[in-house]
Amino acid sequence: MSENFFFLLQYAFSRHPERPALLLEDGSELCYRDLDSLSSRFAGVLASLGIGAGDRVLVQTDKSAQAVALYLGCLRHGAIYVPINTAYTEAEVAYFLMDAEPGLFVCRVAEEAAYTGLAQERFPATLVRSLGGQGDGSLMVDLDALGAADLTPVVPRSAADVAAILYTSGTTGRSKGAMLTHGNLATSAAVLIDFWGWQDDDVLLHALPIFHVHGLFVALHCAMLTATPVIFLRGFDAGAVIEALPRATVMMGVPTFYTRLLARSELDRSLCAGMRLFISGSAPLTGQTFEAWEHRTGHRILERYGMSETMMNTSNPLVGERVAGTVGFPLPGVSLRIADETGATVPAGEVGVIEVRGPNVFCGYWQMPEKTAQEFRPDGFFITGDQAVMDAVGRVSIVGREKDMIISGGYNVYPKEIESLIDGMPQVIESAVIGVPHPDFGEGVVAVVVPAGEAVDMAEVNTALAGVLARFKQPKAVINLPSLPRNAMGKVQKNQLRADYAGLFAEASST
Ligand code: MCA
Repeated sequence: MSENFFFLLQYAFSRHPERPALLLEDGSELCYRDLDSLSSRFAGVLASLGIGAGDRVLVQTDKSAQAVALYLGCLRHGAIYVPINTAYTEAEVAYFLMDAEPGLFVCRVAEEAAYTGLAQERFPATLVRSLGGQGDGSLMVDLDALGAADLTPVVPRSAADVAAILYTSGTTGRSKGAMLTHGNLATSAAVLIDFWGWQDDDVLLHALPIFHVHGLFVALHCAMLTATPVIFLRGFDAGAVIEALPRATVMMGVPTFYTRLLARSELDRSLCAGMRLFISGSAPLTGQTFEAWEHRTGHRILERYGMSETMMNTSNPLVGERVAGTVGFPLPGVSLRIADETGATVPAGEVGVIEVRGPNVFCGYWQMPEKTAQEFRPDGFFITGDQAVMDAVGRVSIVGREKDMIISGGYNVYPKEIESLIDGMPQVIESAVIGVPHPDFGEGVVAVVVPAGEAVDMAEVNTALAGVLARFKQPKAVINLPSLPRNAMGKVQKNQLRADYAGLFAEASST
């Protein structure tokens, strides 16, 4: 029996072929029959380009109906879908190209020539094609040239076969590709549909990017596996979301979505009258935002917790108390413990690291067996690195992150990657990159530098990083200090820096 996740999707599509699948911003729509048939054509293109089951398809494209169909085409063809952030620069893309060793790289139209050259230089076995936001690009030319005979059946896969690789940045520099299986995708989606009470008349408002677990899997799978419509926005624009809210019943977003919407005077109870559920994840939702949202709309945002390696681990309940500042209870099927450094469970109320095991947990890092082994316990629990407490009834609250990671607007940013580049600047002796509270992004990236001579400003730093690091990783402030605070062991005291500059953006925004 094939356990290709696409079979489940196809079954759902076949029950409601006429139902709108994607409602697009230009007023056009694609029904589930159209989406099924477009995905079949993309699978046919993959076959015609010589891509086989298990081959990687690296994708850096804008959000579009065609991009969704390409993802589905990869699933049905058994190819491994590898989406990457559209903000990544050529230097960052080069790494993914060499690491994923894709058979095909689908990029944006404007970058096709440059990326063809890059592939030839770094991994010549990769074919490069483009896909534009308007359904343009060389991949569409291939698709239009397909004959009916070129369409292929859904390729059988087992639940353990890898369906997608999602790159997560690492503390030590190299990004790791988390391999998610067809079984991971299927079980996670089924649990969420049930736990969040997905209804046959739900309409999902989708403004997230589709290169992360949140927008691609959590949001789209809930809708597609129930063949319910998705209002598919190109990205997050508060005005467009306000306009779409009366037509929707569910929205998933990062906290920045909620704070930006709260800044709009149109947001009120009547605008959200048809809404059933607001879900937040990818970054901590503050109690202040939770309360302000309830006050304005009458809705208590449901916060949940997950990561690329595990998809969703915990959720506040659909029915029952949603408590601000907590991420709720372990989802059905997820074994979760708060553990000490040996993996032993700590008593309720004590801080430890979240470890999880279950059918949602990935099968390892792509081509990194040692790293994979380090992050799993012998009993199969994955060590998330997130610090949390569990109360007596099993409710989990995240209290910190072990790995000094910054979460900016729902994107994870790793200081080490930025520090190593800033340290390479001749004007800088050393640096420490931290995240401090930011009114829009939750946390803002700040570089604290020890200059070699004159003070170094943000423009200088960001010029040095330009073209190397995606813009969202670049510091939003630069602080000059004569030396970095260190403890007796010589370790930089980032906690002290975070405390010293906690008000940096708050001050900036109130002036
Ligand atoms: C954009 N910019 C940012 C960010 N996004 N800066 C810091 N942090 C960010 N997240 C900067 C750009 O570099 C640019 O800078 C300026 O903001 C405008 O860019 P634009 O693309 O127009 O930004 P935006 O549309 O306002 O985007 C903000 C956003 C977006 C809507 C919050 O970042 C977003 O959609 N975030 C969602 C991320 C997400 O889906 N995360 C899930 C991953 P300049 O003007 O200086 O050039 S985590 C996950 O999947 C796990 C499993 C989970 O649990 O969910």
